Amino acid sequence: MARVNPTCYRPHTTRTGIGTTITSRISRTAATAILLAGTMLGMVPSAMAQTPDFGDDSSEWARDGECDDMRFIGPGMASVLNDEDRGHDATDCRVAFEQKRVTMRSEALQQRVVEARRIAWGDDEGAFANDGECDDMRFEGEAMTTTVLRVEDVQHDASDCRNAYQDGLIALRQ
Ligand SMILES: [Ca+2]
Ligand SMILES: [Ca+2]
Repeated sequence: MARVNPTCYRPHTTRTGIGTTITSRISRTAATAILLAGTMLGMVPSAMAQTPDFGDDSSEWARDGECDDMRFIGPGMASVLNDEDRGHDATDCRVAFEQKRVTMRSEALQQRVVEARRIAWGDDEGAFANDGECDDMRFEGEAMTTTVLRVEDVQHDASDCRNAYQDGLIALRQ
């Protein structure tokens, strides 16, 4: 029997107030100088203030076309994220950020990435793997499939469920 999934899972996008923090720490004169410099370079001051520190390209996953830095979130992200790649996938994340395929992840959702490593996700061998919905009955939440959950899909929908968990869209059932 074919399953029809009427809803599409979309990752949350979040923004943090980096610009506010930066401008509150420097004097008005310095801020004006930076804004003038930005204008001379043809940059929009508000966009400049929101640009994160991308770090360097020392991750083993640097320059593979996916952002592996867990400080970001969005469709341009790799599905498996590791703490040690934080700040070390600059080129991929900068490109994805500029293309608006990633934004900054909130502190709470960064914690979700850390917690996700303690869960046995299994593999993507299930019949409903990689369809954008979590089909593992150990979880509950808005990114779960709306169709019947099956025992045989437990630990066989790893990418869908891990992504949803890291984005705060599902949680383990109590
Ligand atoms: Ca990468
Ligand atoms: Ca799935």
